[in-house]
Amino acid sequence: MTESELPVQSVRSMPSRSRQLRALVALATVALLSACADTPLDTMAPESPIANEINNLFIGVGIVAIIVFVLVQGAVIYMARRFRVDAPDDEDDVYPDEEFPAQIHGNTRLEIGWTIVPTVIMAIVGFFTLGTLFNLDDVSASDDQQIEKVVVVGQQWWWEFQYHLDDDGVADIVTAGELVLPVGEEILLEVTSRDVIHSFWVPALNGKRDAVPGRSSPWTIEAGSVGRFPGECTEFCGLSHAYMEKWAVGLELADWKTWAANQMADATAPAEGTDAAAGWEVFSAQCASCHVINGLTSLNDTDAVDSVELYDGANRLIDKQTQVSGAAPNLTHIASRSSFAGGIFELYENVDEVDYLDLASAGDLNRGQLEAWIINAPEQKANAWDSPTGQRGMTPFEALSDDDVDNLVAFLMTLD
Ligand code: HEC
Ligand SMILES: [Cu+2]
Repeated sequence: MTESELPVQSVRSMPSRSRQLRALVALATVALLSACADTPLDTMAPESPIANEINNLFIGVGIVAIIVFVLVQGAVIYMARRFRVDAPDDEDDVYPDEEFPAQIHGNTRLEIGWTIVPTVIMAIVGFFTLGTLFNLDDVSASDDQQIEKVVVVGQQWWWEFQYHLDDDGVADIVTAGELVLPVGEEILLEVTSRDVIHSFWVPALNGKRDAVPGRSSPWTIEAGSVGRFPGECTEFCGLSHAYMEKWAVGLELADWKTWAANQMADATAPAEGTDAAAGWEVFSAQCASCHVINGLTSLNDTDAVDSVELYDGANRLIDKQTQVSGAAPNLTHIASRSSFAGGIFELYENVDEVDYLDLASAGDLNRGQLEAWIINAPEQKANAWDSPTGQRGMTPFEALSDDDVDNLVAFLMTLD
C-alpha cells in the first residue's frame, strides 16, 4: 500500500465502524432485555452442585471476557480518535497532506506479547473449563442411592421416565412429563429417544444431554432442594418442539419414598355404577389402544398389563418390559402429576400452593384444559396424528358426548 492511499482508507473505514457500533449497541440492548424478561428457564439460578459449578464457570469466563472486551474495544476507540484524519470541508478539497508517523515493519516484542498474553488467558480459562467438563462427564453415581437409574426417553413431543430402582433390568415406575427426585442424591440417567434427536435440559439442575435414537447417553441429575424445576427440549425436533417441556421435582427423601411406593402400585378399578366406572368403559374403547394403565389395560385391550405385547411399530423401541408404554404416556398415576401434555398445561390450578404429594387430594383441577385436551388434543398442541408418513401424538375425539368426557375425567381423577 502506498502512503497516499492511507488517508482515504481510514476515512472509508469510518461508516463501517459506526455500523459496527450500532450493531453492538443493539446486541447489548437485546441481551439486557432478555435478561430482564421473566423467563422460567433461568440458567443462572442453580439448584444443584453441578449446576452451581456450571454457573460459576460461566460467571468467571464472563468476567474475563468482559475485561478483554473492554480493553480491546477501548484500545480500538482510543486509536480511532487519536489517529483520526478529518475529512475536508469542501468536496473539491483534497485531503490534507498529513504528516505520517514513522512506518514500521514488525515489532518482535509486541508480537511475542500479543501471542503470549492471549495464550495465558485461554490456558487459565481452559483449565477451569476442562475441570468442569470432566466433572460433568463423571456419571458414576454412588451405590446407596434410592434409584439405580432413570431411562429418559424423548419422543415427539413429550418425555417418558422409566425408573429402575434395582438392577433387574425391569422398569419399576414409568411416568411422563415429571421426573421426581429425592433431594440431595445424584441420580444416573440414560438418555435416549424413540424417534428423532431431542435434548434433555433442566437448567437449574444440570446442563444438556442429547437424546439420540438407538443410543443411550449417560447423564446425571440432582435436585439440590425441594421444588419444581422447569425443563425444555433443546434440540429442534419438529412441529411441537417448543411445547416439549418437562418438570423435575425435588422431594425430601421420606416424601420421595411415599411417592415411589404409590407410583409402583397398580391402579384399581373404579366401583361399579360410578361415573368413573362409566369413564373406564369409554377409556377401554377409545383410549387403551395407546395408553397403558397398570393393572387395568393393555395395549391390545385384552389382558392385564403383564401380558402386554408392547408396541413395536416403526421407529419405536421394542421393549418387552411390562409397564412401559410404547406410544403414549402411561396414565396409571396421571392424577398425581402437576402437569400434562409434555408439561405445558397445569393439571391443577393451585400447583404452587399445594404440596406435590397432596395434589391429587387438594389440587384444584384445571378441568377446562383437561377436557379440551381430551376432546381435541391436536388443537391444544399441534401434532401429527394424521400424518401419512408416521403418526405422532393423540388423536382428536370430537365425537365424545359431554357425558363421556365428564366420565373420562372422573375416571382419570381416580388414577392418583
Ligand atoms: C393414538 C394414540 C392415543 C389415543 C387413542 C389416546 N391418546 Fe392420550 N395421548 C397420546 C399421546 C401420544 C399423548 C402425549 C401427547 C403429548 O404430550 O404431546 C397423550 C396424552 C394424554 C394425556 C396427558 C398425559 C400426560 O401425562 O401428559 C391424557 C390425560 C390423555 N392422553 C388422555 C387420553 C384419553 C382420555 C384418551 C381417550 C379418549 C386418549 N388419551 C386417547 C396418545 C393417545
Ligand atoms: Cu425438541
